[in-house]
Amino acid sequence: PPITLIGAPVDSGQRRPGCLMGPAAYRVAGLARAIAAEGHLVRDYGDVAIAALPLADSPNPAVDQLPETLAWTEALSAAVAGVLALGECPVIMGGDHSLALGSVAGAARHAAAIGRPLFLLWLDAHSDFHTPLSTTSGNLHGTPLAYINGREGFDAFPPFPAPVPGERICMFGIRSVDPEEHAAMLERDIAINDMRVIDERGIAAPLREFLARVRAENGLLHVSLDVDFLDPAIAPAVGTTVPGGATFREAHLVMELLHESGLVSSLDLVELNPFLDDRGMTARLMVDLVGSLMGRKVFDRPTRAK
Ligand code: DIR
Ligand code: MN
Ligand code: MN
Ligand code: MN
Repeated sequence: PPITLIGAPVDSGQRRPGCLMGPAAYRVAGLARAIAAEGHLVRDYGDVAIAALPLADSPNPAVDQLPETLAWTEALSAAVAGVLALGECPVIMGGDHSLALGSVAGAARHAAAIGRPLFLLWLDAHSDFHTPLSTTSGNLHGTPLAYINGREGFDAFPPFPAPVPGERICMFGIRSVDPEEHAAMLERDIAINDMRVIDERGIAAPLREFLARVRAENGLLHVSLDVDFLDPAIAPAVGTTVPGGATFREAHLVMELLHESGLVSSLDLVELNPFLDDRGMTARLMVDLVGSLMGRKVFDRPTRAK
């Protein structure tokens, strides 16, 4: 299907400014060119904007920038559902991870409309399973998976359309989980591939298992790629680096397996903070990873004749 880039300059899900420059950095780093190079039709929808902020009743005074996040949730849900309804594959250029409150709501709305189950692949150092009640940081970028899973505590938000049960959620790269998130995750059947699992089993086997389930159920697959999934040595441009992340090779392998599966129906690129980057290396790596997802072969290019 055609690929549609959606700019989501969201900066309200955490307190370090800079993620709003993400869409511009992806354009400068050549995201559209990298996708077109693999033979896809690609168009840039431009940046989504929010207008007036809604009145929001915060159940927890610690929560930061709730009205902004509510407005982004509504706007991005509509944009993503609209692009999917056209039969196109949205690639959301973030923006911090709170944008997934909206992008995945849009994907879920579309999946429900066509009667197919939505699956979720979460590539992140963090589990993002807090609710607005449980968060201790008050940063709503730590909450999207809980919203998507239908946890309580999101009364200020529109009810999530067709919440995604734990059995349809798969996490990779996890290495920073707060105690309340941990307790809530253990009550559900989420595939939690933390770094220990990746060290022991490699990244391909657990991913293949998940993709086989998506295929068996004729599911749609939304992929949410947080920059901090990657090791900070190769991806410094993120406000929440955690040591011990995915390597260059593991990350490309994930993307190549996703390409081969043909299952990905929507994609978030989140948490890039270009202000923290080192001569664009993180933006370029993210663009290269999308290239692999779109069909580029990094490790087994045919050797040139002679
Ligand atoms: C952290 C999440 N557990 C918090 N941090 C994230 O603030 O609640 N960073 N998601 O990317
Ligand atoms: Mn901010
Ligand atoms: Mn995240
Ligand atoms: Mn993260």
